[in-house]
Amino acid sequence: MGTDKHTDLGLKEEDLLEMYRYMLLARYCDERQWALNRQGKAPFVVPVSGHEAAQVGSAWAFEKGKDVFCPYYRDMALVLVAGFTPRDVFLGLYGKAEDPSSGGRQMPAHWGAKDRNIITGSSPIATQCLHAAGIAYSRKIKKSDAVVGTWFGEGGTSEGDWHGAMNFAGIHKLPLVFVCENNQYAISVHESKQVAGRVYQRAAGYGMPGHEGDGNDLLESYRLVKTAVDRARAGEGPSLIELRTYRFYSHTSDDDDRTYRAREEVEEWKKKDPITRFQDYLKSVEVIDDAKIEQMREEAKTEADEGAKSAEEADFPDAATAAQNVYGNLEVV
Ligand SMILES: Cc1ncc(C[n+]2csc(CCOP(=O)(O)OP(=O)(O)O)c2C)c(N)n1
Ligand SMILES: [Mg+2]
Repeated sequence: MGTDKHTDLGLKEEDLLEMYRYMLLARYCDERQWALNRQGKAPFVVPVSGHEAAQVGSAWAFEKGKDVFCPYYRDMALVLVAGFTPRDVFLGLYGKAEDPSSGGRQMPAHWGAKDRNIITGSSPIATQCLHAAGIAYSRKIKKSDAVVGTWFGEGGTSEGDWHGAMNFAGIHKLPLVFVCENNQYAISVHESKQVAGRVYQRAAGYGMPGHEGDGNDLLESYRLVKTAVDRARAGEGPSLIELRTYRFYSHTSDDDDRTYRAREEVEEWKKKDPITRFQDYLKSVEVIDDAKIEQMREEAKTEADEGAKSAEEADFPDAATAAQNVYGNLEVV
């Protein structure tokens, strides 16, 4: 009673500083990859900026090494928490041999790493939700206490795959948490043309609880998803959590959001920057001061830059291996 918000949530100062560090790391990696794209060095970028609190907060609710992550393309901050390094991020961006996701076979931002329980996704949106449902079903059959998380945008909730995954999870009471990062746009399509009613309310139709919260508030994102993870681990079944947020850049480096978003709207949301908000919280509870902020920002920026540099210098895959893990045995076909 009367304690700080994070103490009530069972978070220690070390947790807060680590969460802040991951948000900074994602932001600086994002700024770097966007610049590399504009310099003609990186083919395709999916920006994360604006989503850092929703992703770091939700990822923090899971147990690394045990739980399973089924992310979507925008989840760079999430996979950093789940075990990617900045170098891994840029290895994928450049399509280098050591790219953990696919050794340069997949498009950038199709995150995957078997040793970190991150399941690589397909490009059709919401397919990862079906993968997650299948994995959660297997965990249930094996009586494992692992929980599966899957992330997607509000646009993804229009897909049949999403509804199929929700229905299957509800029927079988799967240990699965659905996290919607609702940034109000599916490329150029506004939420009002995408979702009749509210995303979180769809949970009721599939026999599971649905909750919404401020996805630009790190502690709120953590709280909602942690409650859902605890529930799933206790055998009480799936949940749907909708985290409302906003992306600062265009949908991808191939999109120009000026054709469908007013600059004033983007500027308004930048004032709600999730990193600044968490920084303000940390200052208010005296976990950091301006000098520490400066130091942590400098360190995160250096780490992002060094990851990019090291990945740029790494080798491309050997051309002779191009079909490996892409096609079966061509001689048999
Ligand atoms: C089945 C399918 N339809 C269309 C696309 C093209 N597409 C890629 S991302 C995207 C928008 C998805 O928006 P949302 O789910 O809200 O996620 P956000 O990108 O906003 O984070 C679309 C339509 C696709 N990849 N797969
Ligand atoms: Mg969206």
